[in-house]
Amino acid sequence: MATLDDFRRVADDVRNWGRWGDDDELGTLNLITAEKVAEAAATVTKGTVIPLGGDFGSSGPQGAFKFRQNPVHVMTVDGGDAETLVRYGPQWLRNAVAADVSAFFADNPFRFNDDMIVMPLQAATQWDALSHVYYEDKLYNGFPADSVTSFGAFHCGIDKVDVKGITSRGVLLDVVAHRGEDVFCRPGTPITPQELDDVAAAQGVSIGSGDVVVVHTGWWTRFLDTGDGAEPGAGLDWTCASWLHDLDVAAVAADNLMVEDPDPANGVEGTFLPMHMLCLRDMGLMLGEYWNLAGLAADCRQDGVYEFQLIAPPLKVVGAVGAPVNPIAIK
Ligand code: UVW
Repeated sequence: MATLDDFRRVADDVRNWGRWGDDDELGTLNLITAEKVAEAAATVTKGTVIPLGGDFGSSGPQGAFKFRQNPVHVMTVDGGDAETLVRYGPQWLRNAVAADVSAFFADNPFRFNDDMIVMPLQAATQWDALSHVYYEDKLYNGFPADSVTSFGAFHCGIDKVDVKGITSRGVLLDVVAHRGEDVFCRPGTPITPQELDDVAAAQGVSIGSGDVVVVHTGWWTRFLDTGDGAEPGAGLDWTCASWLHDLDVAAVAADNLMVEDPDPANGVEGTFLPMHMLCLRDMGLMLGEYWNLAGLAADCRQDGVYEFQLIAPPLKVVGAVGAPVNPIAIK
């Protein structure tokens, strides 16, 4: 296991603070240039659209960890209510609680349904904003950690990144296929930088500055089979932060619950989630979690093409430290 001194040496090496200016809140998304966006669009040849989002609903992966719950979806108006109000609604109800609604419904054929959702922003397919993880009182680019308040993140919130889309060239690294696994990468087998290089070489794909790397570990497929949100699996070894830095990758996403390997035995002594600390706080590199990559992996295996146009804008929730996303790959 690595020591905190090892960690600090890597942190000093990968830190991007000041690289794009002292007030920068985009981090490595700055690497997505206009040329990169055009290059990504030029990868589209078949016109195939592949959704990469999971379901947002009560059968999601949350609940295993008590501080997060699955989305709660509630109907606020539905057709049944409308008929009930028109036919049976007592006057006091029409006048009070549902006065506006019953007025819409009375004496005309128009009907509508409305709904709402209550959910942790990290509940399902999502981006971690740069303000999601910090240490030693500093966020990315040295912004003070206390700038994240009960009013939300005044620095590095998810709303700050909308100017970037987020869209770029995506590259899938299919570790499941490379390992010859049936479903998913087994727990206790972290994915190393060398393995990522090997997968890319075997797939015949290169990774360039500004790309978004998408790693297929099979965890989401396994979760859909078992329904167990706490199912252990493999993720990126923490040293992959340096690999992402050296290649000038814009962001990384995976189909598991935290991108990085969850086993503390493979991490850094005295810390939790060291890759989160390095990526979000030191590099300014966003992490995408709980992406559904099975369909994309199947398509890439079939045509042998592992690059695509990725379109993955987070919901612009003001001051949020993460947000749902419904990413799509276009090939
Ligand atoms: C934490 O880092 C706490 O969570 P996540 O895996 O959602 O990024």
